[in-house]
Amino acid sequence: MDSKTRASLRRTALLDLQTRLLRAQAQQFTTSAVGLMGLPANVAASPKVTVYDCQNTTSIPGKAIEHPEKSKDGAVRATFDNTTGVASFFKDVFGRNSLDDAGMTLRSSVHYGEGYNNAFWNGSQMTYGDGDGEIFIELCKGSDVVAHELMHGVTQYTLQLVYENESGGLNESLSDVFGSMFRQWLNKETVDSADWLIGADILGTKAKSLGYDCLRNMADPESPKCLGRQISHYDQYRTGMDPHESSGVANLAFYKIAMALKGHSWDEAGQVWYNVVSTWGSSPNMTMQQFADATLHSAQALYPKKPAVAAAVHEGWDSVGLRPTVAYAGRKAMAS
Ligand code: ASN
Ligand code: ZN
Repeated sequence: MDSKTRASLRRTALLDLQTRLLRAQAQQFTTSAVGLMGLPANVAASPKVTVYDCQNTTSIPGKAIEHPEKSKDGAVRATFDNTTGVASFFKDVFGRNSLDDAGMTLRSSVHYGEGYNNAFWNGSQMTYGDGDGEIFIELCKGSDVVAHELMHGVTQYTLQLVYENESGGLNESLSDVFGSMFRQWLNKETVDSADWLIGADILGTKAKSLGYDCLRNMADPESPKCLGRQISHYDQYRTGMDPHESSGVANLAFYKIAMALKGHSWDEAGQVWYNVVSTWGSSPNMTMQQFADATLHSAQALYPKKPAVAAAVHEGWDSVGLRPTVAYAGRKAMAS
């Protein structure tokens, strides 16, 4: 790796740490705000989508873009189109109105920093770097990346999973699962035609020439072609592991369940996952086993006349070392 690439990775790591701290604070604030929130009297049918330009600085939000839907700046347009698409996906497929299910405006900033190789949800808005061109291109151009980051917002308003240890791995996996589902939905893919890769559309020239084809692979979390290798079985999990590494366990379980159910990932497997997300309530320290149990509960509740769904859920988790043990785990049993 040359010194330019190394320097850009170092800058990225520092900003990542700052983002995690900010996000944890925002999540804590959301916890108190959710309790106080009444039902808004007038909620827009679809959330407003706004885009700002950081003009390669790290100050957020940056300059407001008047008509992002007509912008000639490719990053602005991609951000507007992908964000609007994710809002429709949440609405049409899951009946969810924006991240908070109360129509909150989706704000994004683009051209963050210089050669910044990441994108993040900071607790209240989205931010995208341009990438250094070698590892990544503009991150907002990955539909799965945009949905991944927005899903962190949904998690903040629902399960509120703490971003470390098992709950951190689950938090990351939910973002990959909904990110991948959004890309499949946008491209009208079935579970068989989908490639199940995360970040395949934003790799830079150098990453590609070195043989990488994605950031993560839900079907094969340990693939050497992934920039970010993950674990694929709960046996490999260790306390303190980075959430992006431990998330491979739940990613692979979702992939196996969706493959067993065939058709579109968002029709049954996705509905089961979303049912847990939207009905379980705040579960900051949820373990992977508890999440597996919860999905089995949701599969049985949503598809009482279709036992094949619960069977697929059971087998999928079993294959990654997390056989659901509590068939009808109640919400209370999960609260932590
Ligand atoms: N893109 C990363 C993520 O959403 C940013 C981070 O939090 N490290 O997981
Ligand atoms: Zn993430």
